[in-house]
Amino acid sequence: MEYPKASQVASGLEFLAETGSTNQDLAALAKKTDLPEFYTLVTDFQSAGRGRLDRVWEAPAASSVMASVYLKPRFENTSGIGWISLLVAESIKRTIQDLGVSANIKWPNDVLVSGSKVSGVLAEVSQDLASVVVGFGINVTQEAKDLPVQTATSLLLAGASSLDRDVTLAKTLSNIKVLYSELAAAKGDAQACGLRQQLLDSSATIGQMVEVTFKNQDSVQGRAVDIDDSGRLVVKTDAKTLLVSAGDILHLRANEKDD
Ligand code: BT5
Repeated sequence: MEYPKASQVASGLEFLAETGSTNQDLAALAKKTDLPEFYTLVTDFQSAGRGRLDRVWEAPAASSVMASVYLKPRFENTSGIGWISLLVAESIKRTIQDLGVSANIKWPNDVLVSGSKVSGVLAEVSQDLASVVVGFGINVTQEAKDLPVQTATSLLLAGASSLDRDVTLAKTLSNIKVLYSELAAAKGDAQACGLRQQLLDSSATIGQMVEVTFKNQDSVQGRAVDIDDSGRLVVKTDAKTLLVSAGDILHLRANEKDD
């Protein structure tokens, strides 16, 4: 598949008909080559698409946008790096809204349409903390039978005004560029550039009762009340206030935000 529009926005775009994982490929490429920021890999099919916490991302060939973007944040305020996954989720949310479908964000990396996941983001920071590979999958033309889990949806099922994957990727890359340059101009301070407020406004999680499950499988229930200046979810339990930087979030009751 050709990506002429997205190629105009990326600083170098490589299309792979099929691969294991674009995040893995881009990280490997970055070790061998001095890549420019916004260098992008995109594929029609992944045989080992990665999610967070060792989970997988699955999509039939040519049904979705699956891409990874290279960033080299030089933020004075290093907490800015913690915002990249949220920044990309916000960029995808804007793309989807631009296609006539309202969307919101489940902390930290899911873009939802009517409570169903249309997109997921995986930001992986290099060991030396000097670069970030941020990958995302956006379901585009899947019918319900093509989706791997019941909680998923696609732009087709959501009634989006375009199902052109090049347009979807081009808009998303443009949105990432705008938000990333604003964050860079604010030296990585997500509060100062308005990104934190944007995410609070877009959040499907803030205000909800949630169950947080940590890597060691411990879990705790509480109310998600805020996103702090490092992008962490602030969860209030009866006993204490937790700052969650990595964990799986289950919304315990839908539509509780306005309680
Ligand atoms: C994510 O992880 O949502 C991050 C997904 C990132 C995928 C992109 S594709 C391009 C780039 N290269 C990669 O190798 N990865 C990135 P997480 O929050 O852990 O969600 C994973 C869970 O979402 C799975 O366990 C399933 O329950 C569900 N899932 C898998 N495929 C899905 C799909 N196509 N649509 C919606 N949900 C899906």
